[in-house]
Amino acid sequence: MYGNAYMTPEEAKAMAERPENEELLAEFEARIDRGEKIEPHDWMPSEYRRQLIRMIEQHAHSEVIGALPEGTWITRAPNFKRKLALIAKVQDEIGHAHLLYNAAETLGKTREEMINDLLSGKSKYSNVFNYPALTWSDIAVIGFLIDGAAIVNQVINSKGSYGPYCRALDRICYEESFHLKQGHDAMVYLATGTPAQRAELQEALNRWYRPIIHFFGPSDKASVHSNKLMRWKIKLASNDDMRNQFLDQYVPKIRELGVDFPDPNLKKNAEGVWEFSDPNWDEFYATINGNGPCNAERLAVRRWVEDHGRWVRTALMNPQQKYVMPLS
Ligand code: FAQ
Repeated sequence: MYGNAYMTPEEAKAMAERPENEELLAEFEARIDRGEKIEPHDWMPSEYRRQLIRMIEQHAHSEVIGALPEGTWITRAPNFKRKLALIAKVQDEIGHAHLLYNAAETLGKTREEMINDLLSGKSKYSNVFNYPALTWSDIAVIGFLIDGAAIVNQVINSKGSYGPYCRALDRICYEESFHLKQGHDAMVYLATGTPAQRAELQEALNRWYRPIIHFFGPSDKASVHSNKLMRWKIKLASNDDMRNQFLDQYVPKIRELGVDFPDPNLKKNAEGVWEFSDPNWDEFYATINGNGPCNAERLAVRRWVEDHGRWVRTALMNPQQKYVMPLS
């Protein structure tokens, strides 16, 4: 019935916009239970649409803001090979943002509205990008562990119920796998380098440990949206499950390199669940609500880019007119 080839576009639109009722909701949930993908012109509850826009938009903003800490290291990369790889990675992250904004736009919010909500501070983006990248080792840790964490989350989410988001994630995950390799290569180089390089890498791990634990969101007990998102298969694993999967995969990998997370209580219990010290959730909430170490700086950079790139966008949208690049 959905997306029926014999429907006119007007009929399809009317089908998609039918008012919410029990019968439609049951039919929608049955489709999700059968593992079918929901597509933009299918009927969906307004709360499903709202949750998807919230989550995909936050994800897109995270890719845009996520390019900033790494971007500042392009001119300072230790050699030409690392510089080339970092340029390509930063470019990929911006490409991911485009794919994700496109997916969110299929749900009815325009890209301009999303960018405005980012710049005004209304929309969130990932906590991890509000911390500074102080040394080259921070770039190695971001490439290996933040990308690693993102892959764990995205591979799971890519099996979800909303077609355009899942297809964007499939492509993003391929590229993230390359990022992971460059991050791992940089980590191995530092971990097998001089004592000073190993010490710098360990210091970077010390700084990133808590933000990485926070990355997967609050504990399942404190998560606000998980139940609804999991019922509708927008999310296929809970925050704690994803965090556990990440620790399972990556703690052995960093220990193998002779470095470690700075937490004496980090260990796997008899049930296979990783235990860790209190990660200070107050810091997490302060950061995601705009009071982290770099929130103001990150948004200021994006506002500058928005203002200084406006003439390019205007020129592209009005090809018949002549535009002169402003001097300042
Ligand atoms: N940061 O009820 P829950 C990347 C908020 S991409 C900021 O548990 P939910 C690529 C949450 O929005 C990284 N806010 O939330 C890259 C909610 O606030 P709200 C981004 C967070 O949605 C790599 C509140 O807390 N990935 O790294 C965070 O069920 C390297 C309550 O939380 C995605 O966005 C956080 N970490 O689960 C780029 C993936 N966690 O909206 C460059 C898609 C929670 O009510 C370099 N998103 N909050 O005001 C998801 O899978 C989910 O949204 C979670 C959170 C798991 C992040």
